[in-house]
Amino acid sequence: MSLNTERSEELFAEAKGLMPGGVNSPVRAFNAVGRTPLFIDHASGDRIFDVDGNEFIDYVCSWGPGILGHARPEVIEAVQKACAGGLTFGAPTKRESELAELIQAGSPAAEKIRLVNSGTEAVMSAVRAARGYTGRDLILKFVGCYHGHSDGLLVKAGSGLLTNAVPDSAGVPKAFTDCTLLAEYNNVSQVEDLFSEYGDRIACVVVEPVAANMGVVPPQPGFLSALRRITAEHGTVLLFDEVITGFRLSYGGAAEYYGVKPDMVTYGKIVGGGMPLAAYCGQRDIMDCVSPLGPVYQAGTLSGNPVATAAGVTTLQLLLKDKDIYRRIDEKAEKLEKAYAETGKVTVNRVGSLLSAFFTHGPVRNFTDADRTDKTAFSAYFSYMLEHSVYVAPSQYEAMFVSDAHSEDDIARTCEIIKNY
Ligand code: HOZ
Repeated sequence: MSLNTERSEELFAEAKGLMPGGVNSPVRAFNAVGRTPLFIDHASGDRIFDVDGNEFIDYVCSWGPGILGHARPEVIEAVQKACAGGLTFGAPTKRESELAELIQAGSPAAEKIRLVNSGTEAVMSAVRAARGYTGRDLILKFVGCYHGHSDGLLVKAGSGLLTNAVPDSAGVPKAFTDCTLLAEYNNVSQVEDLFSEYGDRIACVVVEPVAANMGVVPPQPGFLSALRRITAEHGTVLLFDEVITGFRLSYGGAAEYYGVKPDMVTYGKIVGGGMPLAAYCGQRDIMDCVSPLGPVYQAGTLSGNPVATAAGVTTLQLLLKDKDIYRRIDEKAEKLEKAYAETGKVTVNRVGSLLSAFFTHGPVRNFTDADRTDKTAFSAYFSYMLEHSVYVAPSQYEAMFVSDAHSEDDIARTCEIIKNY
């Protein structure tokens, strides 16, 4: 079988002359799998359609936002209505407060909320607020966790840096990353050691409560609660980066799923319902450090944009109204997990509707384990899936997302394709 990608190839050739690598975000260039990226024409429900007329069952779901599937009618209608009323005002609207209340409904840590435009912006701003609040400079992050592309967080980060084998980004002055301490994911004793040396200088610990940018790596039992205990002992802010897990593992994200309350939390992806919107949130006393109330500066013309908030509000309302969605998507993901396990070729990690099939045989508990995977085998598997009309992320280090729009038939079909691999 060979997919016709002629039109995608033409468009990619043109795009390469216009944009670095022909794309606006590295992983989608398909570099890691040695293929031409598919240029997408449109998407609907659990299907995505490329410019050559190929149709795929989509498990990328725009890297997470698509929990309800593509082009969910209620969301589209809300966006169209908002568009008709004007695209941007750069002034407050009632809908921003509606979205903030919907965020609060899922997160006891979100006593106050600031809306921004991307996950990168949310985590960068949250770290600044944590530093302003504590008066400390150091932060601690985990190897293989990705928190967006702001300077201080591009240290041993996941996602596209791993996919494209970029260990750390060029263009980041060493002085900026000198303030970033590193520990291995799931390694409490390394965190304890760093705190015994630097404890009173660490402003925040930032963590993906489920790592999802080195493939999906769950927190080991006790890891998140240990971070909670250690940070509380040292007056350090615990920041959960829930850009991927927020509103996905449960309405209250990983914090609710694991029963650990952080001091701050960041959201992206689902919170914007498919539009560029993200949020950073936290305890009142931390967030009150943010301008114009406090001295920590952060601003944005398109922050709280009326079209983006319309998509976010409608998406969160739909999730809140039908929390059974989480049972449904988890069950579908479990079927995929079992199909992968049956092949005997991979290690499968799954948390709720997030999963990864790693081409390795040992457990994957941290970046060292994730990095041991067979990338050549992954590329072959990726091509096989694509040739069988299943679109998964073109990188071993990205998650597979299941949405409420995935039909039982499509899940069963995907399971068969996996089992026949
Ligand atoms: N870095 C994101 C995935 N974890 C976005 C990838 C993309 O949109 O290309």
